[in-house]
Amino acid sequence: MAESGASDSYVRDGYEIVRGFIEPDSARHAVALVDGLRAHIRRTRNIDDQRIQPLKRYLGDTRYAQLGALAGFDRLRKLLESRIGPGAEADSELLGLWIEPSRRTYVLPWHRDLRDNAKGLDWSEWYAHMASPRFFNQFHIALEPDDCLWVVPGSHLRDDTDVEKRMFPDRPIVVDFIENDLNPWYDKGDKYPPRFGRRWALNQFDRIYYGRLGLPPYAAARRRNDAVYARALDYCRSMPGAVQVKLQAGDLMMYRNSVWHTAIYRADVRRTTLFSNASTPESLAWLAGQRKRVAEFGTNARWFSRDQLG
Ligand SMILES: O=C(O)CCC(=O)C(=O)O
Ligand SMILES: [Fe+2]
Repeated sequence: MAESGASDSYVRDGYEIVRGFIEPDSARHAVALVDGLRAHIRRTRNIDDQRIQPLKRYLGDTRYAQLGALAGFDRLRKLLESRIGPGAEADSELLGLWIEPSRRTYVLPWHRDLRDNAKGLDWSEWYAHMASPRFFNQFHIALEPDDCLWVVPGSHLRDDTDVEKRMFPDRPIVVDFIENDLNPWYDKGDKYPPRFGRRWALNQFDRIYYGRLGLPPYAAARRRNDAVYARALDYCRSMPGAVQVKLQAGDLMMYRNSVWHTAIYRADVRRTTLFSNASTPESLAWLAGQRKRVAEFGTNARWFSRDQLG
């Protein structure tokens, strides 16, 4: 298990947990600082959204700086440099917050970032950078306990195994028991909820129930969520070598987002976790080049469903 500051484990496993990176008190204050956002997102955006990004846009400079101090961003830079080398830093433009969806539990498809979720990306370039520690670094800081993420340790150092190739022959990768609108990289015409009819009416009701009133999942939704959660656990466990990452409030996790990974989002379990890329000058330059050719890349658009776009 990759844990507690041994840098060789980051190289070997592609992830590392630093327990208690911030004090419980700081974590509590940081939760309070971002908590109103949860309700705001529910009211104004998709009620099943699990990602607020970029955080800066919602927090404003003063509160953002306060959050940075509470979350130990100065120490973070030293940590990142010690693992990734000179010039590594948390990308403040991309800093975001994971939250729990308010209505439906779901699971992401297993994937390696960019290779599997940036349509149009040149795979050969991605593979060319795979072995370099200067690329594809990301971190999470859990402000409350968080066991959403699953990873396959060591997979960032190799291509897919035959089993993985058989499990995920097509792109985009989707999860067959998750609704299309919750499958982030599904991109066919029926991606979005209907604009009229019974399902549309139900969705409108839910937007008031969860979005405006902020109520917890009702009985039918709870039954759906329990069933989906059980299948999601099976889905995660079925990946050879997969481990669940369990963070306590204040723990930091760094990982290579080129490892195979996925996450389960439970509607009834709070999640308040900061995240961003750990960038280097090389990785920023490369991404800027890719941005020109990759559709919707960097805009986070793959996560938006129709009721967020309007
Ligand atoms: O929610 C998480 O912890 C991971 C999300 C993720 O892998 C992604 O958005 O690419
Ligand atoms: Fe990812």
